[in-house]
Amino acid sequence: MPTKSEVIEKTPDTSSKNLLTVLSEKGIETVFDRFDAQQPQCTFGNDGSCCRRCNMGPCRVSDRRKGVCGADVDIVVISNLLRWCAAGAAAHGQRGKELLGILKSTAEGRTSFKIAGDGRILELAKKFRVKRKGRTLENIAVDVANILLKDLTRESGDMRSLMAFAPKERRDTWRRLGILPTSVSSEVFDALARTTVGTDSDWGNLMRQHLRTGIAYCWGSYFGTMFATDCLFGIPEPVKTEVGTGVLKEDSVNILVHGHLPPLGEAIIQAIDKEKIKRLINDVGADGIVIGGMCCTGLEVLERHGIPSITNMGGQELVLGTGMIDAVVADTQCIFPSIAQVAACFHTKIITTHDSNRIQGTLHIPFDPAHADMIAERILEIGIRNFINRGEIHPQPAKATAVSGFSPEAISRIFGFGNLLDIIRSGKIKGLAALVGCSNPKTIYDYNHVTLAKELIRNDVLVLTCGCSAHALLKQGLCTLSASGIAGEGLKEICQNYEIPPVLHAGACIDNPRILQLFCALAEKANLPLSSLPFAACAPEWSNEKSIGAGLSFLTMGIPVFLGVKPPTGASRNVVKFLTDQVEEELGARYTIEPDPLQMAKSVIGVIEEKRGKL
Ligand code: NFS
Repeated sequence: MPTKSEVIEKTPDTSSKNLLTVLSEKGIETVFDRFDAQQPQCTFGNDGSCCRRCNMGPCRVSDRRKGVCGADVDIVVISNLLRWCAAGAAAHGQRGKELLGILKSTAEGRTSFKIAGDGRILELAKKFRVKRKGRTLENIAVDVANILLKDLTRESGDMRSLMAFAPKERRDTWRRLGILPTSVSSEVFDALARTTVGTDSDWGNLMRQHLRTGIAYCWGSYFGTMFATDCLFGIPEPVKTEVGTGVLKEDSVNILVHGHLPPLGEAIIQAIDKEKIKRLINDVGADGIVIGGMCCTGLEVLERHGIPSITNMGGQELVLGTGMIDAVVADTQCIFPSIAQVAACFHTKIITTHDSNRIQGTLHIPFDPAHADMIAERILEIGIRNFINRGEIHPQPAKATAVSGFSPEAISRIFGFGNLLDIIRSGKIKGLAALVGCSNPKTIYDYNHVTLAKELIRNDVLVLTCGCSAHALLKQGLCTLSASGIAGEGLKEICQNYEIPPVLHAGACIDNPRILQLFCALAEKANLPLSSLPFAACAPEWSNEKSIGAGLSFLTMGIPVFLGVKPPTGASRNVVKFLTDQVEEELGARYTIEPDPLQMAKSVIGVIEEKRGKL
């Protein structure tokens, strides 16, 4: 496992390298210290065979030793994995539920937002056969929101988004395998129920629930949340900006939006232009204000407004070491509790805004969509007034230009799907790879993301990226046209002709379905199943429970998935064999585990080359 010193030596992110050194010299603890302190980590935990699902345990289960109840290693490993999958589906699903609630109350005139996603609302209404004639957009939006909410909560029947958008070949496959889900909460409920002690003890049957929960995650937690956000704030379009810590300004107020719920970020962006706020900035002696983004909230406001992304989950403590962050507005998920301690060593105010994420010792201002504008102003005021409390600062100049907002709708306008398919057939672009997922101290920070992306584009693979992976690639300047300089000859020519970067930023984690939509559109044009096309999905530094469903979303669609960090399944030969081999017979794709990013690139290119033969 990499140590903190190795991270400092080898991370490609120079700002993080410097800031980690600054924090180390000050004796301020970060994720990298705590990771070192946890070594060696428990092998039973790492291999997925520690069972803590009842109080006769905890049991350390292996090939030779069953749990106290008699559960064997296969049951324990797949049950643990299924519980992770359920937790991830609930986490992304909660965001969907919240955003759909805001969409409904906005449509009913009960928030300070204005609906900006007319196109998405009408598209969904058409797909869901919602009556449109003679009705206002707001009325239609309420019906659409109710249908998407049902996908999160229904107790019987089929998921509407899945039925409307998944390719028929996939729907038929899932039905044949008995893994068509009912809704997110229904599958999460079932996953938890069947993994209690003395319930499902057929690992193959538990695996089916795992796949079913993954499909529910994809079409409810993923698509539902992305659709809700698009209905509210619009479908992203390419937008040019600058990213990285160098965007923060010494003489300006710097405020970061962090987490996964973009509505408050949207309200903050609107509020910065108010006279009252401008006056206050002037009063504290600042030149202006910079709003920057962290984690997925950051990527949501990047893809729609060009708000600079600053860093990802692994870098959230480090950026505070600049001493230049006047406030972090943290909604929910992927927010390390430790940011409170790091912030306390500087002047930074941490403001939590969501009841699911309270952090002791920080200020809590609950977000209320009915008063989003007032809450945004209040938060801005706190951040601006804090500007005068800055102490020692450690500015980091590294920044890069970037283009964000490559939704499939935008890609279709740039290329036309038929034309893009022809380009892939011609071999100028050999294939498409999604680079997604988290940060993980089990890898050198940002190293796997960046090494893999560079190697893929050198070999004419067009990369699409979302989530923490995207932050890593954005910071390295890979999401800009000039990065085509390191691309292979074919990809370089396409990037220059169409004026696109070789790495297309498609959004936050819940925007992974944008990549799936693009894959589906190309498969439809080719009139081939998804599993025959030269596509791949890679999560080179994954760590989160939410990533389990992300992997399954691609896998169940027939897209091969490459993981850079070993999942906690190693103890069960049956589970590993199924997920890395046999599942391909059922779903047309399998997992490959490859910790070395250059080797991963080789495997991805190998799969892409093999599939090109079928084009
Ligand atoms: Ni998704 Fe990975 Fe979190 Fe966003 Fe980052 S950790 S699972 S990318 S910030 S959700």
